Amino acid sequence: MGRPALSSGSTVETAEADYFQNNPPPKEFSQNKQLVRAFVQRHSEQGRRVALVTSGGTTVPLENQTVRFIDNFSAGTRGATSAEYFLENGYAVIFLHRRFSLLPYSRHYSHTTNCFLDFMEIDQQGKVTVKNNYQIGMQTVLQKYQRAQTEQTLLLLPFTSVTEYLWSLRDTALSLQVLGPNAVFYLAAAVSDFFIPRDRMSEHKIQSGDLNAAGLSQGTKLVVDLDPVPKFLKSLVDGWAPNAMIVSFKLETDPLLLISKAKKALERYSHHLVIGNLLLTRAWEVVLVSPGREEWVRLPNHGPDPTGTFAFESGSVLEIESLIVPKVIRLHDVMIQQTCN
Ligand code: 9Z3
Repeated sequence: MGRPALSSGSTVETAEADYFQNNPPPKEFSQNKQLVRAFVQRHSEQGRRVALVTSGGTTVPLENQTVRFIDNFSAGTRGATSAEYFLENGYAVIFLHRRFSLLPYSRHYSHTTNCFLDFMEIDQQGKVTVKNNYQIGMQTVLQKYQRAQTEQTLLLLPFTSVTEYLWSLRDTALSLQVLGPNAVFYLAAAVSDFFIPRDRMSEHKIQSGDLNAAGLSQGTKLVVDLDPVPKFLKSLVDGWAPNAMIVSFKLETDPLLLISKAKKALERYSHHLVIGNLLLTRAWEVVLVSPGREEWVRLPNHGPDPTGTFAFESGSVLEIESLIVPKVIRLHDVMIQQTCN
């Protein structure tokens, strides 16, 4: 049984319709739509579950030909790492990510303290090879990456602005409806709450002498006037993906607010799970809040390593996503069973 559809004429529905009417889709929208349709159809025929993993921060452009923008914090670690664990557990993954943020598999070698060239050397025959101490690690990552390539289980969809993100989220959700409860939405992207509507946005770079362009001028100050982004989670849960499992993330900085804000989101949107995390500890602890239940998930021997990983003596690395994703999958199993009975 799915959730009831949005009643027509609701304020959420109106705000959503206005938003999409006034903020045009990204250039690659139709092309991406085809890719998503084909991907979903293939995996639906193969009986595979699909996870839509969102990752990275959305921007809010101040100009249509964008030079300046407001950004949302997120490197894409949570999303890219989680995507790998979904893939390892047999899911196909649509990875809706901020352009140039971390990607599954390549993340091990891209934004690290080493430049990727530091992993290589030139041997005596003049051939470029991987240095000995990186061979095993790279072989493991490469095998997993190649498997995802061969089985075509990973689809990469980039976004930059919050509007691009919302167009892609809505369209992908509509495409995933054919999977019913076999789709899971894992919303790790850090999404802007405020934006400048298209009709108030300057076409060209704002000049310091023309500060009316993005807001109100107050002397030489630029005062930016932002509107709230419609509550897309409400639209997703009730309208775009009424039968799928929906997992949202709640990011806070004040530990005293985390659980109450996560519970509030769960009550407000009536979805399945909110994963709460604090900016400073997100790499080693999160709290899973579902109806009537809170569960802290922590890495053993956690420490303040800003890269989000914790190295053990063996050289292996434990990532908190390897603990989170199996728990999400277990909840997904239960949800599917309940739907089918
Ligand atoms: C998260 O809370 C993610 O876990 C992080 C991941 C952004 C903290 P990194 O990419 O960081 O590993 O560096 N994402 C959700 C953030 C968000 O915008 N949540 C909204 C909110 O908190 C609800 S959709 O209100």
